[in-house]
Amino acid sequence: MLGLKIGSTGECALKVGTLRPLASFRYGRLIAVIARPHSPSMTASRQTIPVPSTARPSKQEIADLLTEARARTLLLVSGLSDEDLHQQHDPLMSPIIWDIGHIAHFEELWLTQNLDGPIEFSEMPGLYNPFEHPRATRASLALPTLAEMTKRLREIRGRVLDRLNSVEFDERNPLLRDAYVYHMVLQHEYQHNETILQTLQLKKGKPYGAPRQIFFEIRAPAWPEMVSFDGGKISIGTNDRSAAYDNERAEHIVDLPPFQIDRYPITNRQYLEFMNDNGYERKEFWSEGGRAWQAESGAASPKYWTRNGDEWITRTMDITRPVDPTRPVSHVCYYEAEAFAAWAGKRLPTEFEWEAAAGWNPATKRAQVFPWGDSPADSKSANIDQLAFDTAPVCTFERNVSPLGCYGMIGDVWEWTSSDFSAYPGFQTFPYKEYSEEWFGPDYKVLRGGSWATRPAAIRNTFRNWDYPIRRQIFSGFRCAQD
Ligand code: AVJ
Ligand code: FE
Repeated sequence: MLGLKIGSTGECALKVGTLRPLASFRYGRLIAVIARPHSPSMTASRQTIPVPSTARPSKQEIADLLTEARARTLLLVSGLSDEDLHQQHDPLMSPIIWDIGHIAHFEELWLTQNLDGPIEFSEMPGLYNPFEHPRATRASLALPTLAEMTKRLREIRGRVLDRLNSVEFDERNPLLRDAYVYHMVLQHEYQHNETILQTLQLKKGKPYGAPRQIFFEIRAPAWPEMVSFDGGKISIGTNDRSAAYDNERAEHIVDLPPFQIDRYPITNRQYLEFMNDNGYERKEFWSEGGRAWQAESGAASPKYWTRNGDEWITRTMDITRPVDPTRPVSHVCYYEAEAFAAWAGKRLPTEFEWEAAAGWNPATKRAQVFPWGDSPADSKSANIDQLAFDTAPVCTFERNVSPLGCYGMIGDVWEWTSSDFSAYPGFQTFPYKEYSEEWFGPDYKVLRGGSWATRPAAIRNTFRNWDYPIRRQIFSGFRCAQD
C-alpha cells in the first residue's frame, strides 16, 4: 500500500485563504520575485514551479500536483464574496463558482468514474456540463455557495486520492500510460484558472484585488526588429502521449518557405503608432470580417484602454495606469492584429511559422519543447504562472529566447496566428471529442505560446489554443511575419 502524504479523507482540500507549504513545492504569499535587468531574481527561496518531473510520475508526485493545483485555484478566488462568485460578470464568461464546480466534476468524471469503466464526456453532471448550459445562462443555475462547493471539492478530491492509491498504472491503457489522465485533469484545472482570471479582469463592482507576488522593473524598450528563417523542412507537433493533447499530434514534417518574424511581441508603443496613424479608421487595413467586427463593437483601441486627455490609460485587475510602451499589447482580437500587420506592410505568422520560430533548432535538427530547451519553465524563464497578474516589459526575461532569436514566445500574451484550427494529418480523437474535434474548422483561429495567466504545465511550443477572431477578453497579443 502506498501511503499518500495527502490524506485520503479529504483534508487535502485547502481552506480558502490558507496556504500550507507542500512537500515538493514551496508556494505561498511569502514568495516574491522581483525582476532585475536581464536577470529576474528571487528575493525569497527558490521557487519551484510544479510540472511533472518525469514522464511517469510517482503517486506521491501526482497527489502533490493535484493539491498544488487546488491551492492555486483557491488562492485566485480567496478574496471573493459569494456574490462575486455567483454573479455573471460578462455574458462571455461563466460565474466563477461554475468554473470551480466544473473543475471538480471533470476531475470526478475522469479520475474516479472513468477508472472503473469507460465513460463519455457527456456523462458530466448536467449542471456542470458545458454543452448543456451556454456560458451566458449559467448564472441562472442553482449553483451552491462557496461553503457548499468547498465541501463538494473536498469530497470529490478525497475519492480521487483514494482511487489514486489503488490505481494500477497499466501501460496498455493509453489513459493510464505515463499517468496521462492525471496530466489531463491537471491541465484542465490550470486552463480553467486562466478562464477565471479572464472573468476577474472583467469583474463588475470593486476590481479584483490580485494577490500579486511578482513585480517587474521598468525597462528600456526593445528595438523592434525581425529575424530570418531560411526555410526548409521542420517538424511540427509531437508524438508525446504523457501530457500533450490530441490536437498536437501527430508529429509531422512541414516544408516552410523562408520567412521573417518579429523578435519580440508587438509592444504598446508600436501599437500606439498604428493608432496614431489612424489605423482603426483606415479601411484598407481591415478585412471584411474586421470591418464587420468594428461596425458591431465600435472599438477603436484595445480592450481595457481608456482615453484620459491626450494619454491612454489601461486597467489590469485593480491597477490603472498609463499604457506602458515597453509591454506587449494585450487584449486585442485577431482582426486588430491583422489590421496592424497590414498597416506595417506585414502579415501574421502561420502557426507553423510560429512553432518553427519558437523551437526549431537548426544545429540539432530537432524541435525543442520550449524556446530555451526541453526543461520546463520556471519563474526565471518567462512571465508565466499567473502571480504577476500582468504582462512584463518585453525584454525582462533573458532566457526566454528561441534558437532563432525570438523572445517571449512563451508567456506574457497568447499570440494570434493566421491559421484556422484544424486537425493535423493522422489526427485521432483522444480521449474525448469535446476537447478538440468539435471545434476544428474555419470559425476559430489558433493562438500560441500562453500568457502570464497560463500555468507552466499547460503550455509548450506545440500547444494549440483557439478562439473566435473577435475575442479579446483573453490575454492575447501577437507578432508579425513577412515573406
Ligand atoms: C483550449 C482554452 C479553448 O477553455 O474552451 C477547458 C480549454 N477545454 N475545458 C476552453 C478547455 C475544456 C479550452 N481552450
Ligand atoms: Fe472545461
